[in-house]
Amino acid sequence: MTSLRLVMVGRLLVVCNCCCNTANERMRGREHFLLSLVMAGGVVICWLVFSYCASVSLNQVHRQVVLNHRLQSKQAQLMEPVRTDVLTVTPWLAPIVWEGTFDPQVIDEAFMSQNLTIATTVFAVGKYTRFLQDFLESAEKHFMVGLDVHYYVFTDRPGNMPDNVTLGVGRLLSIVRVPKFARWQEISLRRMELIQTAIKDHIHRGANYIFCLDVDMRFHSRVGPEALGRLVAAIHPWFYTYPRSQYPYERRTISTAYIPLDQGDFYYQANIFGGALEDVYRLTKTCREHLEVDKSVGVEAVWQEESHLNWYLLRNKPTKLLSPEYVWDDAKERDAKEIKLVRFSSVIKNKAEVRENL
Ligand SMILES: [Mn+2]
Repeated sequence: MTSLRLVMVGRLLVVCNCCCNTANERMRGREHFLLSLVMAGGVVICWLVFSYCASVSLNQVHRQVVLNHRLQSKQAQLMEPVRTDVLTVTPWLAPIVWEGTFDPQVIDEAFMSQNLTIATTVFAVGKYTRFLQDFLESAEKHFMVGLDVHYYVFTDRPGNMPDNVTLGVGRLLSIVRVPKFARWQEISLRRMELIQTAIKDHIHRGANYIFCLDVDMRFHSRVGPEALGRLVAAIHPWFYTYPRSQYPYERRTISTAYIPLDQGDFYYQANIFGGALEDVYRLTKTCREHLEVDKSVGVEAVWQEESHLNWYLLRNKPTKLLSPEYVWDDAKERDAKEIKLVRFSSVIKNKAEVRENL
């Protein structure tokens, strides 16, 4: 800006002193010098901007599926859909992952060589620490096996951590201390903020993807890299047959999580969501801000963070959806014929006993 202004002043001077040749030449020399300075500055700025953009877009590019040529996989038949009883792709062309829609061997082959680290957050606050042992033991058997997993356990009771869980090779656990909350709803309300802060402060340096999981859950079967994507959410096991007008979205217009009766794709359960770090960061940041706006007017959305998650995912469509196989509920019968395999489910708990309040 300053250099440009100098050039303009130089030009004016050139016009005024056109009678004097040596002064004119000196002035022109100075003008050229300033002009080259401006151009050099421009080139440097362009180079800096370009290299920054290039590094950002390279980070954001997700690798293609590259397979070992020796892998013999079953040929896909275009005229023979693998599942005809359920929706396997959304209207915005995101896959919905069901048993039978993918070949675990092909998926593993494609992801194992990429040296991926999956950050996994789990909140074990108050008496919920009792769920950690089963959660971790079952995760070690079924969750992202063969990939590096870094668990971040958010707890107010670091002394209550199970000490007899053996983690596999490439698997780490860190404890993040959080304050004790008076109400269980408070844990749910603060979770987005705590995850957002953790991504910003340390997770972003050491992971490619992040999954945010509930602790009162258990893995029963494979939850592997087929679940990875930029923005991933799971369809709630209790509402997938309901019309959207009956989803338990927030229906009061005073809340920022408000969704009208004639809108909505699916009802997602907050027990498992994840994706690439920058996408989950954006999600947690927006939900946190909305939770704070609601709080400032004394409103608490009907299902706390889950209501805000659903609002966010209506406007920012997930790139991959997990079928209810990935977020089942032990309190629900397993007789639904579309559920071929329960992979991860909420355990039955005595809510009156584990929660600080009802
Ligand atoms: Mn839960």
